[in-house]
Amino acid sequence: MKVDYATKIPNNVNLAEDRQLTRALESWQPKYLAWWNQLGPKDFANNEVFLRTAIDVGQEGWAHFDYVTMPEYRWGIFLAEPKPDRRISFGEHIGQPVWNEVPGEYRFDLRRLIAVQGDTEPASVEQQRHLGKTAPSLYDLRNLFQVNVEEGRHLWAMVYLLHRYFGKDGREEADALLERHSGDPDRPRLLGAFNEPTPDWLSFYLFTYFTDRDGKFQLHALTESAFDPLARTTQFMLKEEAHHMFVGATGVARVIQRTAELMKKYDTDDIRQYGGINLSIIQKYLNFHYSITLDLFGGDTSSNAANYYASGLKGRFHESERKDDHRLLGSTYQAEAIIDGNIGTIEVPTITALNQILQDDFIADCQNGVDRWNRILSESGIHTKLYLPHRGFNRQVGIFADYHVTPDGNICTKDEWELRKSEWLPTIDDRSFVSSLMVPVREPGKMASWLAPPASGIANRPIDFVYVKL
Ligand code: BYC
Ligand code: FE
Ligand code: FE
Repeated sequence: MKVDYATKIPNNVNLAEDRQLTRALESWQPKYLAWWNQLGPKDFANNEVFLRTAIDVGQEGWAHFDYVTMPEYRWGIFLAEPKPDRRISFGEHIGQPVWNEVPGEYRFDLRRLIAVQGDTEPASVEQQRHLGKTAPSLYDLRNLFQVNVEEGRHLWAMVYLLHRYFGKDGREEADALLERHSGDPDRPRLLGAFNEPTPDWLSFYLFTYFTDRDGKFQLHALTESAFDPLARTTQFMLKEEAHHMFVGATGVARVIQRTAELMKKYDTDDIRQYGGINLSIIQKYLNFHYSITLDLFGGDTSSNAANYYASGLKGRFHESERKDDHRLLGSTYQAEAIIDGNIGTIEVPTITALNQILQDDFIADCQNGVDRWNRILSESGIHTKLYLPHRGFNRQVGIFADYHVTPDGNICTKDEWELRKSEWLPTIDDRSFVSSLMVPVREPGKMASWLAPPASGIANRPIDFVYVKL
């Protein structure tokens, strides 16, 4: 599995031996760069950024850190090492050898899953493309760009699969990934949350905390796939993904830390005049990002999800470690449902509830971060707590989409929702206040007023290291 760095497209998939595929990818590459230069962080195209580049897929030393300008980043194709004699671990083909080509009957579904996954990656780069102008520190600016180049690489990971395994259809699909754009009224991105703007850094941290975490769970489900190239490529993507969620978890923690300091210092909850963000505003931003991310799991019961599972295309989180028959034929699950106008549960076949089950795992993971944030507050002697709103709150997809649900999980009328939604979701005033704090800080080691410094720098460099040369 040697990584070939001599070629135009670094890879560990022996591209050099497949002339036709190389030509196809090399003709996609300029379109990708044109997209990056137009809809990526183009104002910083000439700046050197201290970035991590993947150079190996092994456990140790897989990444190399150095200054590089972003358009020169070596976006490559890296699949995790194949597991010898890997077998399908769930669904109707359980126990059979995994596939190294796409079975005809699953071609359509696999292409769709790969296209949806691929669509989110450039979408997030588009959503974040203005944030460089208002970065709260050089450290944060670098982290933004690290996330951006790696989301670009995740797009490459999906485009490789489309080109290598799906012929002409796949090449068209790969082109379409650069033609849909976040928020474009005519050709939007496929999933809701990826058409929302990410206008400020509080949104960015919550996006990387919640929405990149949907990425974690979806990618984990795809690492279980019977289609081995998809399993191996998503496995490697997860390595990069950990940093994105770190940026979110620590970013929100640093905002809270600063908020707590200002609350103590001035003995008030309303710290806006001191350049901090009130906890109530943070909670509203949290409510927004969490709820739109829950929509990304799809319908609560879904025949698509059941089919993906039965066919072996997409498993559960940690499928192989679960102690059941991995077919789920007779199994049932208590799914969330609305019964006589109240939220309750009904028994459904487990295999139809897989989106909700993945969402359950996601929610539990989200709660860990909220608990850590609350520890920062309690250690500062502040009794207010942040919380995850009820899963039915502010939903556009799934069983709750037709109802208005309060953060504490009560169904309310449309009138009550309209009356109270300014308590629960960011208002125009909240957003313009947060936006007023977004002034760039470019002196090494300095932080914006509303944000505490990180605990340490990147790759053993100090916090005041020049992470981006401006
Ligand atoms: N918005 O059976 P249903 C990441 C559509 S994030 C709009 O309920 P299914 C990242 C759905 O497509 C991870 N439409 O759902 C994070 C279907 O349409 P069709 C991304 C939606 O298919 C941060 C219909 O509604 N990866 O990597 O079981 C930065 C009924 O669908 C939405 C994946 O999602 C929505 N929110 O599940 C960068 C993994 N939800 O077919 C990157 C691959 C559903 O009727 N995707 N629809 O036209 C999947 O596994 C599935 O497609 C979904 C949907 C889980 C998304
Ligand atoms: Fe990604
Ligand atoms: Fe990510």
